[in-house]
Amino acid sequence: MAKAGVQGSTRDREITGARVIVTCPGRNFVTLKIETKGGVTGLGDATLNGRELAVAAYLTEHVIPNLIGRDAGRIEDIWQFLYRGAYWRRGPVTMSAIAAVDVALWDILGKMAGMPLYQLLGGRSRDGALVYCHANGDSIEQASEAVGRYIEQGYLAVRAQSGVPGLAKTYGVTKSKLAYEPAESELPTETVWSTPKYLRHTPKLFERARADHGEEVLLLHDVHHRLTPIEAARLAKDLEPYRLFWFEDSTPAENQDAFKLIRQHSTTPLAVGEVFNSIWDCKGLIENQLIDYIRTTIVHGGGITHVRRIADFAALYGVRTGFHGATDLSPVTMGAALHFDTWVPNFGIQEYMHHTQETLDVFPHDYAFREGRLHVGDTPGHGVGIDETLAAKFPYAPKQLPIARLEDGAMWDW
Ligand code: KDG
Ligand code: MG
Repeated sequence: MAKAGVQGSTRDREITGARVIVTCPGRNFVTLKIETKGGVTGLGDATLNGRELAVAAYLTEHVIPNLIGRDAGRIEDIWQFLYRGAYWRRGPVTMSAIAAVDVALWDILGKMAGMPLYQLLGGRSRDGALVYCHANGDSIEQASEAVGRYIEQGYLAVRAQSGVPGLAKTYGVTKSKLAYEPAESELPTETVWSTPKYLRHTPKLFERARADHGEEVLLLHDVHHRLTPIEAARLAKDLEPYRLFWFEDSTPAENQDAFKLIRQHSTTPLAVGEVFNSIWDCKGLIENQLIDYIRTTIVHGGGITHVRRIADFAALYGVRTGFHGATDLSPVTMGAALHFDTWVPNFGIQEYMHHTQETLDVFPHDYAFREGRLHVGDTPGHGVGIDETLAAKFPYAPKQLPIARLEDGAMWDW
């Protein structure tokens, strides 16, 4: 491979090849590798949980043939070509594919410049990115104990989820007590949901967590789109005494105006956006100051080029970033997101679930956790690679996310 920092002529930057690598070191990941004439390569993540091969096919059939021969340094123009030029715009499949190309191109640019990605974006705004991890338990007691274990490990912010009495399975709670991994079977697992049971139970979880761990730890909670706006308003109000850092995805946000109702009734900070894929999904939420944290991250939001627009727009309204960071986003997204977090002036927090050791081995990386924060290294580009020989040992395994039904059998939001 060519030495970083000495490349950069138009000739060297010509895209000569691109490949999709699908691997399953514990869970499925789709990675795009772009190659240039000068020998510098870049990696982008294109993973869309449960729909991996749709993005892989979109890249292979419709995107890669358009990349060959282009100048890898024209990142903005390639983004516009893939978005504006495609006629069929937006949607998670398209925007994840565009993101993979965009991140791979920023990676190439960094390697050619001999600079870490955060430097290309404008340099450091902070030393490390505050992260939150996932604590969960079948009962309130177990969930609160899990919060305590993470505090002992140095986490400053912890998401807490607990089982709900009367429900066999609850979002965010895993039998193994490790971080939650919802895509567990080839066809969707069916789960049963009861809003009244959940609404009665959840304030008690945070009452207990505050009693056990005091006021300092930042506590977060994810509703996972299960409530109507008025139910979300009620729970946000009931949780006010426990001073949450954020209350996430309390209602589906196709209707951005729904958040007005929640806002009218509560000062609990609101976070949303992990399923969004463009600025048009959150423009109203941001400009009407209906949310406090925008969660749309690099891989599902069209890459650095587009998420930067969302973040800059959000900054005008005092909305901060809180990027999605579940384990179905590969270490490539985590690396790129952490560079972005290190730069972006209106950073809030970064989600950090722990990848399996197999995943970390397939994707060598230079970010590391210290004292509640993740720190990126100074490797040129985003600092995450792929061991293709090892990746080939973990073939794709089809898995889908669960679905939820109400107790009477009707479909609900999972
Ligand atoms: O693929 C779906 C997961 O990424 C999602 O369920 C995780 O809600 C999630 C979160 O906040 O991490
Ligand atoms: Mg979530």
